[in-house]
Amino acid sequence: MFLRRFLAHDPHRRALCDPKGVWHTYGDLRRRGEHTARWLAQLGVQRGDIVAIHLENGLDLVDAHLGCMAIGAVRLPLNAHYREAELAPILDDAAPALVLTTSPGRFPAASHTADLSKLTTSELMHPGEEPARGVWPEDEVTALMYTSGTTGRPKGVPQTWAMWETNLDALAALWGLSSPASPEPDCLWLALPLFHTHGLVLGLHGTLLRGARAMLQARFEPVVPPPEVTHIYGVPTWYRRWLPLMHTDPAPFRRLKLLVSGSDGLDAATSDGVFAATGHRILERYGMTETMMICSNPGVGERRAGTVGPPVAGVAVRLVDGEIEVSGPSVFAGYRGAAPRASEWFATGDAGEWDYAGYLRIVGRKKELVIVGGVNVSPAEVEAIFVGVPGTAEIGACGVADADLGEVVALAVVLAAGEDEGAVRGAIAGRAQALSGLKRPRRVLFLPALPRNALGKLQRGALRALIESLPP
Ligand code: MCA
Ligand code: AMP
Repeated sequence: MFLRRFLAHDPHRRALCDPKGVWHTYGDLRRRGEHTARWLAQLGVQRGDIVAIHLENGLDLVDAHLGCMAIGAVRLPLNAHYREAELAPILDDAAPALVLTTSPGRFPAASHTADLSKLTTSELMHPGEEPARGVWPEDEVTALMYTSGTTGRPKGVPQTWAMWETNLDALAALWGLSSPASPEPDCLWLALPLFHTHGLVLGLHGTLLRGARAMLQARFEPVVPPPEVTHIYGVPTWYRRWLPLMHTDPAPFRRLKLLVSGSDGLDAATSDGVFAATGHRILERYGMTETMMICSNPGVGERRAGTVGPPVAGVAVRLVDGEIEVSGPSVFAGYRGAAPRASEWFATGDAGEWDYAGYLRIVGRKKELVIVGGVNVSPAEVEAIFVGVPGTAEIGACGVADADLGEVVALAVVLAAGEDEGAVRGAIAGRAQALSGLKRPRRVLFLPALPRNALGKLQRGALRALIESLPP
């Protein structure tokens, strides 16, 4: 139904403002999608093929998604910031039929790459002869999203149309979002990167499903949102960076309808600061690539700061020894290449507790994950890059608190006997270039020993406490 609903929107209705400031209607997007689909077909792509999309936020990225949607290809969004070493395990696992990218040099020579920007706008706007059929089975996979597993190896999460649609409809009802018939559709300020679930599913597809509008930005900057904007979906770091501006120029923020935060825990100081400056209580929600949105505060009704709200309609949530488990139609069936989950319940690795009103509070993480500016980083993946740096005896990575990004990665190093700290620091800085920016250690500390348990396993919690007790 998803695609059919998208195709049914009034073709004259405004849909997307691209980062260059040009508006495109639903009719424009439909034509662009149909043309891109024909181009993909000429390149040999067939329904069900995996097409990797390695592009930064822009109209070409949207075209790529629309084309895949029309042809029934599975989109594999790749993080545009990733370096070759980070892309390699994903490409190995997914083996995409085609990679859409403007930087083919980043991919192994054997990869089939194509540059969508080579298609001219006039070609793209050529009226379609074969409109998209608009019906794909709801249990068909539409996107394959990779998430940094706790083992350090990214895992593929197949997301179906049904996972998207059930969850997006539930959120639209809960948040009071505009419907396709609304004379004044919502307008989302969309600066989230479109290769994560947050930006791609909630932001872009949540807009297209409802016939709403989005103003796509190349990246986040703490600027005044344009007057058309009514909604913002962001991560806590955005609101922290916006606070000074919200205090000096609150009017453009006061007239917004809804400010949403997710991907990471929102601290009370930021939530209260935004409320004091703008009169808006940020709506906090909690989700995961594997599950879509699990819990959310309501659009209308009490928003409880410090909680992520009650379960979203259609989602069942339970706590088992403090760990959040979830089931329902928006929860995935299992990781790519692994057997389908035996239990209907999926264990999130997050720790929670219910408050007296039935709102969930996230109180910690059972999984070894660092969240930097809303982006998940596996400390094991970071460590693997630095293991074996000459002059080191031991390496340990963990998250430490950061006033801007929430957490950043810290690297603890035990020097081998007689080795020089300066030389090792240089070698570490060199190896760090193999990681995208948010994963790179922001603090490198030299310690006499790393905290380990009786079995020799690194105790990341203890390492974090130790590092946070040291002067910055
Ligand atoms: C930037 N960098 C990244 C990413 N973004 N590396 C990996 N992944 C990324 N997403 C790198 C850049 O290449 C650069 O590296 C360095 O980090 C700093 O980049 P810059 O853009 O200057 O960073 P910033 O301005 O400090 O950006 C921080 C930010 C931004 C504003 C917090 O990252 C952001 O908008 N984050 C939102 C993340 C998000 O959408 N998360 C959703 C995932 P170099 O130094 O080499 O140039 S969680 C999810 O989807 C679930 C379902 C959920 O619940 O939402
Ligand atoms: P991802 O794997 O990128 O989908 O990220 C999902 C993870 O982000 C969750 O398992 C949580 O650890 C974290 N997360 C998402 N939303 C929130 C939130 N509102 N508060 C705290 N953590 C969150």
